Amino acid sequence: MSATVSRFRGALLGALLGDCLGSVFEGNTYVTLRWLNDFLKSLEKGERPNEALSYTDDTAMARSIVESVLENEVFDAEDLANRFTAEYKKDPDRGYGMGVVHVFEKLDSGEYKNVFNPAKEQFDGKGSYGNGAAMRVVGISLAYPSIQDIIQYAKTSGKLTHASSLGYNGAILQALAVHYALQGEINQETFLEKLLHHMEEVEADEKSLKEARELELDEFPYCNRLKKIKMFLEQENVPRKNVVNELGNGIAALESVPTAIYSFLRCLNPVTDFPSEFNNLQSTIAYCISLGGDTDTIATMAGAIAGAFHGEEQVPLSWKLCAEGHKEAESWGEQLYGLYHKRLQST
Ligand code: R7I
Ligand code: MG
Ligand code: MG
Ligand code: MG
Repeated sequence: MSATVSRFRGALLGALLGDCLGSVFEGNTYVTLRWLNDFLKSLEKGERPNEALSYTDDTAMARSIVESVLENEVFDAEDLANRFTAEYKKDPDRGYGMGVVHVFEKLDSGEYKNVFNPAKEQFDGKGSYGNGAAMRVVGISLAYPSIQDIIQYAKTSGKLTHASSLGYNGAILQALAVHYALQGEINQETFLEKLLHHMEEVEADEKSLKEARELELDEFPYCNRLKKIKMFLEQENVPRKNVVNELGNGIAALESVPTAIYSFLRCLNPVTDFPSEFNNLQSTIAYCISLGGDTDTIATMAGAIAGAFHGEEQVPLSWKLCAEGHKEAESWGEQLYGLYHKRLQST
């Protein structure tokens, strides 16, 4: 067991399904189990045409990262910035964040020589702390086997739109979670310990410490949420209300990346609210959606982690066929598998 091709395809398919299914419910504070289960039943019955569920900005940007890392031997931030911008111009109605579209407009204007500068001007020069850098990062974890590379490129790819450390550190955490899931054979506790170990270093940098204080957060905000996840997992039954109140279900990376990680770990154990035949990947996506709020984004991040861990065997055919772009996800998963192992052998 380890980074098998099924896991690469599973990661991209899990991310895609989280987005396509989650976007049906995005922005609803409450998602009733009845509504959710009826919707999921309709997928299983094959009541929807092929590719009837469109993907949103989460996947549109994830696709740009995948295409960029597959086509360039070394990570190329300019190429990625161009792809994000071209994709946005081609298809602006994918539900992009309110702020990030200004970054694309500036990148497109040709007035910025440095592709990282438009992002620095967001939110009065503070940079965005939205979850947009994290939601799209899965391709970095699938292209690079080394932790150092994952941290560096999750950060660099994030900074093209999210200059706040709260934004790009969320991308680093999400990318590391996919990485460890891809290795398989890890229990909840070790998984969290590894993430915590890296995030303690990531969040110790001056800019991260300063920006946490400026936002009136305790220092090491991601580490603190990882510790909260550990506490939740030690409890028998944590009500959804507590998960939402303490980990969040919002559009900020800090209020969604830890929630996605918790959802993945929580759903390694049975969830009674869903049909008993649901596997872990299905439960993970359904669980994220049932939390309400930024459902497409939390489900896409948890879907990437769960898909990387459980593999494509857990991707139901009926769900997959509904999702726009599922064929590309499969083929890119295979190509990334090849790239990852080529890099692994050359180190
Ligand atoms: O982060 P981003 O790409 O948005 C992603 C979300 C996902 O849910 C997608 O599914 C899509 O719906 O959008 O886009 P940004 O515009 O950078 O950030 C998202 C939002 O976070 C912004 O529109 C703001 O509401 C909020 N936000 C901030 N608010 C105040 N101050 C982000 N940074 C700040 C800030 O510094
Ligand atoms: Mg979206
Ligand atoms: Mg922005
Ligand atoms: Mg969203």
